[in-house]
Amino acid sequence: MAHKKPVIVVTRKLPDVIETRMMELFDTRLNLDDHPMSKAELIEAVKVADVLVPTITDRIDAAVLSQAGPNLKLIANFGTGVDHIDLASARQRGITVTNTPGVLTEDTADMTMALILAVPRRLAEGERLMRSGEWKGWSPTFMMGHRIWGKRLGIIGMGRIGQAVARRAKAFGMSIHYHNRKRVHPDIEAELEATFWESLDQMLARMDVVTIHSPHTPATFHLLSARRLQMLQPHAYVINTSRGEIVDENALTRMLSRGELAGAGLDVFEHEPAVNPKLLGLDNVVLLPHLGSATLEGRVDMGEKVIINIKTFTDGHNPPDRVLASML
Ligand code: 8YV
Repeated sequence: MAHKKPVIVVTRKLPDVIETRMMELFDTRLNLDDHPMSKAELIEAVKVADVLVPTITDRIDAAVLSQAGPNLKLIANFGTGVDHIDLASARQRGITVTNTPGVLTEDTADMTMALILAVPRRLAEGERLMRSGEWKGWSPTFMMGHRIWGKRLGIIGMGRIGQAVARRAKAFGMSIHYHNRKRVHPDIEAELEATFWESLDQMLARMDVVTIHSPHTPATFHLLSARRLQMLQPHAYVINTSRGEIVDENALTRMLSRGELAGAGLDVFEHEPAVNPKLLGLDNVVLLPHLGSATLEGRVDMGEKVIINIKTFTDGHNPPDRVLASML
């Protein structure tokens, strides 16, 4: 007799090849119109699923998990960050959580580098001017930005993505500085010619550009607080492609509008999809709608990782990308 296939509930639309493969392998319930699921729908999902495949747009909190049916044993997150999942509640209920690390490193680092270039060189501002039809022509002092070559980049969080950003930035002539819970291997420091700062505060005060690559955890919430933002030099730029919650968005906006910081490149926001309306009115910021890992190749790789995690788990093995609370 054929084994019953596990019931997989996928909360958002995934690339076609991934959905097709999931339909072949599992008893898969798809979200055909891709609407963000309401709390009631998420509760219904955890009641019926053996495996839930959520994304960042689903808040899998203790209240949702308290309604989980007895069959829910795995949350195979589509994405690396798991700050939308209450890991402690999941663990208490014996639910394993997996994510998709590694496959979005290069895409996210590319987008970070794009912002590091775009903000000081005023790319978005120039583009807006062209579209407005108001460009009056070239002049020697027109729309001058600032040079990237020779500037100091301070990387907060020197994991995979932080290091991939460092490699790119080094090729653009930036000097690499970083703050991390742990110092990285000396070989990596040597390759990147990177300077380690044990004190984040001391590093911030000396950087030209600061970029964030830490996970969002209780320890990193508002890591760039109003107090720390004040330590930055007024010519400094802030780049964030990790999680909006790591920066005090109101304090950042206030400082940008007063000219106390030179600019910001933001791909993530504290209350996504809401954006502080004052940010929208500022010329010295480049705002993106959480596009860091949004490539077709990346999304397919993420989906494949989700499938491998589900398949190994439902076959009775340890899934490769298990998230342990101690890893955060
Ligand atoms: C994903 C991300 O698109 O993987 C992450 O942590 O931030 C994004 O790049 C999103 O989380 C998918 O759920």
